[in-house]
Amino acid sequence: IGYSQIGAESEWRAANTISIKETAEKLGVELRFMDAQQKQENQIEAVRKLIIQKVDVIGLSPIVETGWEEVFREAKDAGIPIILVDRRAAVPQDLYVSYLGSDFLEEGRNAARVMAKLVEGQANIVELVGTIDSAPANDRFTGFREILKDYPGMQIIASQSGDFTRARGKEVMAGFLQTYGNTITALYAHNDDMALGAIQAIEEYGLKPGVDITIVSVDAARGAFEAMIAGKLNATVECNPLLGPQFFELALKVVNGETIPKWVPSIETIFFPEDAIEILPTRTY
Ligand code: GYE
Repeated sequence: IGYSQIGAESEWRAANTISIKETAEKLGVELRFMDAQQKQENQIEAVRKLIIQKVDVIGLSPIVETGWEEVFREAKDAGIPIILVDRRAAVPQDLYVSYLGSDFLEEGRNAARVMAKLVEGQANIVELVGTIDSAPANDRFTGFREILKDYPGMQIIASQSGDFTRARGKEVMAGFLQTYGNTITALYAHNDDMALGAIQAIEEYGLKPGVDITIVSVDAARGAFEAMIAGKLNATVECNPLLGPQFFELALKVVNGETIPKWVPSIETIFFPEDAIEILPTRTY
């Protein structure tokens, strides 16, 4: 099995990589794992290499949605099925066998629903967007706004990409604070890492994260639970990275000629500070 991973931008990604590698080892599958170090061109090259190596199935987590059609056609022409893992690509449906991953639109909606409750419908929100043109950033952006339409007291006053990393999250939040200062009452971060970076920026600015600024993020990684226990994060919407077992199960079915669903969604929930102490020890990422 060949696998093209995005890189190592977040806690989520680290857990996802471990899940893929550990499951392969457990199953005794020969895995060709390629790390693209956050570059689409590296992922395209990886897929081409895997085609030449004649792997049975290619797993791919596409960094962005667009720009895949040509290389997907090459795989199809070579008779190698592609399973999209974690992120979707904007290609015709006949170019991949299945998408295994989350409903990012629903995650965005859930973030807005939770935020609306926490701020009682009144907020000046700043938004840390994920990697530009990535499926989770696009859908978490859109889903959030869908729900916000019903809350006229909640406005997004600034929105910028923090590329899903802690360092960029901190930098962009510092910029928001410089421009908007304490008119900011809420932060929506497309992942926990950016929220954790932003928490540092808020503290350095002299405000209390989780108190002066209500913060909701996505992923539910360990760092988020620690921040919730410290009172600095108000909620995290779960996005499950432990996709290894489901991925290899799907890959095996494909190799055996079985038909599989076009979308295999992961099951997810939302976590709050009141439950964080109890739940943290059970989190594996
Ligand atoms: O939310 C973020 C990661 O594609 C769902 O990518 C994934 C996202 C995840 O960098 O932390």
